[in-house]
Amino acid sequence: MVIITNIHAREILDSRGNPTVEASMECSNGVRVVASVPSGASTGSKEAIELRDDDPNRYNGLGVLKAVNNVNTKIREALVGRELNQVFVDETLLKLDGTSNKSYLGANALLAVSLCSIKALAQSEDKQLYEYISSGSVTMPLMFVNILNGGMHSDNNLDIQEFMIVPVMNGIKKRVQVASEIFHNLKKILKDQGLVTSVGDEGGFAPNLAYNSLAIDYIVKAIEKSGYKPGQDVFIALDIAANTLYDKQSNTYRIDNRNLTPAEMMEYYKNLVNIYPILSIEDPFEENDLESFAKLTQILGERIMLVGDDTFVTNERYLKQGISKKAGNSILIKANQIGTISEMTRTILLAKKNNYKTVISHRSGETLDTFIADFAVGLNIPFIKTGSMSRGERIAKYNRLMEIEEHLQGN
Ligand code: 2PG
Ligand code: MG
Repeated sequence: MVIITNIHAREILDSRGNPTVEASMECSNGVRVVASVPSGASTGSKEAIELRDDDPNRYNGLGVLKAVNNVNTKIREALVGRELNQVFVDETLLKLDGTSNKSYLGANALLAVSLCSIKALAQSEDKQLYEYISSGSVTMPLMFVNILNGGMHSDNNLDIQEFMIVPVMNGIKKRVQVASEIFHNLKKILKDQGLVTSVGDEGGFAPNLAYNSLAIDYIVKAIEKSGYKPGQDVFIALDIAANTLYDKQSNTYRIDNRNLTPAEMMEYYKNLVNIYPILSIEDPFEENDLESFAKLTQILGERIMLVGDDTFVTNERYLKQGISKKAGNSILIKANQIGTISEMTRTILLAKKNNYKTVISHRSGETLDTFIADFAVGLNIPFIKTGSMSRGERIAKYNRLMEIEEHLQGN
């Protein structure tokens, strides 16, 4: 039996330079692991609570010393000396927290420890993380590569948050190569137009453009310039992050300097899907409008993926509501939206059982922890969304996927 001998958390910085939680765990068999927690900017209101200090004298109130302290006191006391067992660890975390939204200890405190636990279990069996969590055959995920950023992830004028490419050729190495080529050709195209090529939070370019779909035009050009066929070799995925466009009072969405009703948004999406090789649209309506989401699913659900992120927040409870209303056909999976690995896994299973496609995702504030790459492969999640072909914290996940692919091939 492996015993947890030490747990220690510390405050580190994420890719935006804001504090986040890192924890380490030591075990009786000599295993030592480290895990760190990402952080979102365009968050759903029903996400588990990311505990912050709200102390204006440190990091503009964004310090996480309270969450760190919760790990180093209450959580440490409850788990050190106990058996390393994922169900036990996660149940203990949930019991200690005792709230429905993890507001007492903080989902950031819980996830750091829950992640440490699964990593320590893998290492205890001398397995890689993806191997440990896998229950048999594995497939490498398709990648949603966010090469043009808008919304809350940049300071440009684009309303849509993420413009992603999805290379569908065989093998992660080839997909990464293709995505990188398109990324660099997009840079040349934007530069030729006199547009800025600095990048947003997730490493995609962030130019000011006259209207949103012009971004897709440039991306399609970049795909062609790279020698690939849009709609055959490479598809387009969008994250509208519609919460951020929504005006509650008028029940409209601000896009391209117009205020569109939900019905007009549906027309907008229908047009986009008719014109461009779109594979997936995420959060097309604000998080509570399951009716519009269901209507859109009726109209487009046979043709494309309709993904709930802020709508379902990786939470069984909200996914169940979506399933019962036939809202969407896919779900985004973010561990820190729910707080523990056991809960995240249950949500994935619920989705799979109900034929909802799963997309595991990074956050816009990331660390160098590559756990989502291992979860994508190990849990047979068919899609991964992990940013652009630039910025170390994004590239780390792609590099890890390539490493896993090699390992699977016996290297
Ligand atoms: C999203 C994510 C990740 P954030 O909306 O899907 O791309 O952004 O982490 O800011 O919520
Ligand atoms: Mg999203």
